[in-house]
Amino acid sequence: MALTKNQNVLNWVDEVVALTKPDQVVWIDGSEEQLKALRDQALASGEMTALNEEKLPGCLLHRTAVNDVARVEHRTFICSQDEKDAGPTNNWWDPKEAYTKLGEMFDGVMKGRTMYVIPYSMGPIGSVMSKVGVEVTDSIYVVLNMDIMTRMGKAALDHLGPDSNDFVRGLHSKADIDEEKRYICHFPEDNTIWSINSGYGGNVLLGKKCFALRIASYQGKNEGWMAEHMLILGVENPQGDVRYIAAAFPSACGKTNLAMLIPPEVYAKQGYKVWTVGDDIAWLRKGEDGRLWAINPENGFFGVAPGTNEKSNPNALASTRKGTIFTNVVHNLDDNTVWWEGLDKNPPQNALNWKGEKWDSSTGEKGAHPNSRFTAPAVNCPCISSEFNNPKGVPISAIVFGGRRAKTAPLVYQSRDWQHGVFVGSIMASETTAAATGAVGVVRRDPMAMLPFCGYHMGDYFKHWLEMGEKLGDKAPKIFNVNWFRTDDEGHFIWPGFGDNMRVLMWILDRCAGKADAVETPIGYEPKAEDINIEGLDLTIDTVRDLLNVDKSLWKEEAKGIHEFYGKFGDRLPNELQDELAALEKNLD
Ligand code: SAT
Ligand code: MN
Repeated sequence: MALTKNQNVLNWVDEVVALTKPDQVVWIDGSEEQLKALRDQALASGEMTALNEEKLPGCLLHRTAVNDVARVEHRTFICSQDEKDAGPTNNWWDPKEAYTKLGEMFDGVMKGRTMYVIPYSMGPIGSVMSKVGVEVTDSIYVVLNMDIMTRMGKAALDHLGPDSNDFVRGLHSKADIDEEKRYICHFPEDNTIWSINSGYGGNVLLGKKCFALRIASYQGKNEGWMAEHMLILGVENPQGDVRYIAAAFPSACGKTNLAMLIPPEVYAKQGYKVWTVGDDIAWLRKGEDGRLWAINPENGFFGVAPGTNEKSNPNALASTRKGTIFTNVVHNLDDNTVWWEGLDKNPPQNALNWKGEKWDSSTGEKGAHPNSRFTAPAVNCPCISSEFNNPKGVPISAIVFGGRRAKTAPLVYQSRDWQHGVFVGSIMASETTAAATGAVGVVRRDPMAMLPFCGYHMGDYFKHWLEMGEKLGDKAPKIFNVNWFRTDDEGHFIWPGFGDNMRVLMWILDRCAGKADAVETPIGYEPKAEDINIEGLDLTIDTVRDLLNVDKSLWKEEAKGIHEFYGKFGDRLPNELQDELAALEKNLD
């Protein structure tokens, strides 16, 4: 039974039913009863395995096909009418051609299968910042994951209302999981996503990167708000005031760890606390008071399992102890639990690896896939913010960019103003180090950590950032850049990282409150070394000075790299950013 009278939704569902020809259509209402029946069905078919009810209540294990274990950027397309609107950093496909080609593949693809119609809300139900999507899929795995990652079911359709056409249409079929025919296509001008031949997370949970970043970034540009690849955290001081930070990092820079940071002793004993609002995506909008407000559009965490442990991120681990779906981890057959590299030092002896094969850890072969995941409900997180479901969101004091740089970027610096901050975000980059050969790291530019996720021309995206700054005026958050990954001459990290990153966040928040000094450098404002609290650390103030050092010759090289990168964007690169680059070069002379 359809769950809505909204004719726009009904017509679209009719269309995709006519195209894919499922045996039956099931509308997902979000009721526990319906979900239980689906879980039972997935257990009976072997699609999922139920885990130890005592140790991991309500948890399930799933294995994807071995050819289907990660997002596929080379098969991900932005299908805008005009090729130029996708920009130089996206794969473009003519929408007519894409609809035709994929239409042939979708034709009759659900014969013999059930189509699930999943209405969902990205963001708290009832928030003006939230948006509705409808995903149709032939995968129960998708339904059960969407239940964790979004607010799913009838409430989402009620939020949409009887007449609105403002919902994102997501069509997904596993088809044959054929990687040669795998396509993840976005039609930003039609609010539409078509995904076929994958059954893995980010390719098929269409609310996440596909909607909440690629489509939403395009919507945000047109509607005057922003969809960003950012965590959101709150720092509570001993008086109970909470200030919020939104931070963008490329993958493998510890975003989930920072979002769930455990304050070091020096702050914990004074009563400071850190609260998680989100670990991956932020939607940001100017509020009635003129400040920038943020919501996390998601309702759960789709986190990388390997490396997550009691020390690195106890809050993430705690989040996975109930109602969680594990994908591509090790199955411990002795007690019917899960394991992954870096969980502890005791790999199970009687176990199956992520492919479902008998696994012997002593061979040195990895048991869990490096991109294996947990899908965990946000409510499980011990440090989830009390504002997590607040429809107003939270006010953002600081925006933080960061990357993995061995030498160039200092521990922290602040942009001179919003425009300079946009420049700082646009030149974000991470290095890979070839440790074995000692070769210099390869720099991968990843502006605002949005390179794989910006649904339109990145030059226009920079322009939109500049316009948001104008709109916010002097109420705009301050913009910073951090680098936890500076190394010494032996290649060891100098800064301790993890919870101690709070020491840097505290300087950032003090700057926002007008309470901390700064010194001007060629790249922006830096703390005085003595203003980074190192109490309780095995680190001298001279080391902090080193961490803050700006090596002009390295930055001159950097400027060359930026020129080259900016060249890609042609005349869609805003002049303001060229000016900022020229200013940087002048400061370095
Ligand atoms: O697979 S997802 O895109 O959801 C997660 C990621 O790759 O960052
Ligand atoms: Mn991400």
